[in-house]
Amino acid sequence: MHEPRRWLQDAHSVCVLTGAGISAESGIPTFRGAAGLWRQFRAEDLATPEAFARDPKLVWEWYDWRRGLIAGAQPNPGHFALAQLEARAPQFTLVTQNVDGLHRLAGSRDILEIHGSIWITRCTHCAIENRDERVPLPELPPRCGRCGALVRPGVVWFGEGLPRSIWDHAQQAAESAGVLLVVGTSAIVYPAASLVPLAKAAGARVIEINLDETPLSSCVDVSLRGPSGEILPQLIG
Ligand code: BJW
Ligand code: ZN
Repeated sequence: MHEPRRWLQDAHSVCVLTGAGISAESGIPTFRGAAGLWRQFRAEDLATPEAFARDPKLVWEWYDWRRGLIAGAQPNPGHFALAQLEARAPQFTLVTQNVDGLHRLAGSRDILEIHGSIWITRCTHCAIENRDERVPLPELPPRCGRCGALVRPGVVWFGEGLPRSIWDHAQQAAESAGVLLVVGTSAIVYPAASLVPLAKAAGARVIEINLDETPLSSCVDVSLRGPSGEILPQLIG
């Protein structure tokens, strides 16, 4: 813990990549792993444009259920530690795969939501976007107030591109980082996971925090095993 603490203190530019694991201690289920939630469906079977085309109501029921869980959740000490790190680092970018919005609630400011937000809805026809302030949806699947077409969650599904300029910024932040902190991600979803070799090749020290080993563990500089809600405050506080 001594060395990575010093890297973070000395770094001019810090980039952080987070995944579902950082929100696990807030009570939000992760995608993969033993818990076997997600109503016996694999995330890959619900989080696709094909699944939405086939059964928009089912997909919306899943998202609506998750919105309910997230609405009742609060940031945990891991989220707060990252907000604290941002406040003291000269340059800082938080890249998150999470759609839950908990980083913002914890006080983080410079956040790139590369997989979108569960609180945004987008019309499949006129593309108008709305940000719902944690209100329950009146009907499932919801319809566009302007044109009446189906409305979809404002998230990035498998097979869809990431929002261009947000992804460009994420790559720039990874490439210019002195330290990359990778927290609570299984690192199997691309292109998000590619930020790690990108940062490494550009000279960053890479610190991984995860309960388990991941495909990245062997190529990072240090792998800290344990819950991020405990490790991040020790690393940063
Ligand atoms: C703890 C903890 C605690 C628990 N403390 N740790 C290259 C190679 C192979 C495949 C591809 C590739 N390029 C593209 C692909 C295809 C695909 C992909 O990656 N497939 C792989 C699964 C094989 N990627 C895409 O389709 C992407 N789009 C794309 O590439 O566009 C370009 C393109 C377009 C068209 C054609 C071709 C290319 C889009 C990916 C979108 C992912 N979307 C989802 C759903 C978002 C909306 C929603 O929330 O519903 O994003 S899937 C899901 O996975 C979600 C997550 O953000 C993402 C990552 O998951 P994450 O965060 O890592 O969570 P888990 O659950 O996997 O892991 C949790 C971890 O935490 C575990 O390791 C635990 O141990 C740990 N943990 N508790 C610390 N307390
Ligand atoms: Zn519309």
